[in-house]
Amino acid sequence: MNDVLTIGDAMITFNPSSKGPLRFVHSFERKVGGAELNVAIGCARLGLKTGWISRLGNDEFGRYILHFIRGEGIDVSEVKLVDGYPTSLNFKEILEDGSGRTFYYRANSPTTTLTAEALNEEYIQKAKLLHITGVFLAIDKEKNAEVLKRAVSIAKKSGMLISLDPNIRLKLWSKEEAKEALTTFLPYVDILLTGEEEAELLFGVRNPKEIIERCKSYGISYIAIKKGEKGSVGYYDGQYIEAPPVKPRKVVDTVGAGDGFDAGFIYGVLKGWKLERTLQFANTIGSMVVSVSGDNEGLPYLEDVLVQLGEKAFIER
Ligand code: KDG
Repeated sequence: MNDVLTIGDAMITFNPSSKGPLRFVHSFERKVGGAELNVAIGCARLGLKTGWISRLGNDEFGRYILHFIRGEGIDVSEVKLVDGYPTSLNFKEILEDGSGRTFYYRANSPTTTLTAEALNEEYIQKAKLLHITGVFLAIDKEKNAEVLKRAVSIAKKSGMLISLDPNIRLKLWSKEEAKEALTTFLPYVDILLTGEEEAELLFGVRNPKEIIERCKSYGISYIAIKKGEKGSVGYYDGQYIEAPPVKPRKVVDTVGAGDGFDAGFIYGVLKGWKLERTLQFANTIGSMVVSVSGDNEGLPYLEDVLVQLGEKAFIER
């Protein structure tokens, strides 16, 4: 039985060996990325039993990703390698300040073969939480909305929590498309993990208290607004908390920090922690992710977060 399930597309991510505009980069490191997969890796490293539902190309990159995920201890029993659909690729550009851009080659993603009917109901309903994001929705708009609708309806029937990160990637769809598609899921969401700009796009307001009011009208219980280097804001059960930022040791690569935050927040909710503790834990993970190059390499193990929080002594391994 899994604690957390995610559904999404993964990619081979080519990380540039040097900083600056991509056209001047001559060599790359091959890594693995994908928003939902990063969250799955984050949860697994924290010790949650985690499953990832997906399709990968039946090719060298697909096999590499599958081995990588298995190595992270993620349940891949609902991942299939499919013929005729090359594994998705993503070339990253990292500028001097650590900010990045992505260049996708995923128009014909293997996940286009994952249908709503192919979802394993028995498998899904045994978990505690289903995490979904706008990236998967954007890749194959109508079909993936059907996939997520069925997954959410199975999850809701069995009393699971639904977490949603809008993860709006404007290279994949327009603001209007994102708003329309994501809004249809809001009534089923228990935990919303959103950036400030994404919340503004969805709700038309930017002030955290106004965002929270809008979320409450959809029945969302837990709300986390990620503010990057400014920390985060959270709401649960009448409690509103502004959590201060955690200063990273250095900023190397900001991609994946939001996914790390999500994993930390999900962990806190599943452990029944107080909101303040959950936000501090999630902020700490986000700050640890940006200190390491790669979309998921910086995701910490539970004891690393506890060391970072000063709650556990550092032990050399
Ligand atoms: O959140 C980080 C992800 O966005 C990254 O790992 C890959 O760009 C990506 C995507 O679309 O999933």
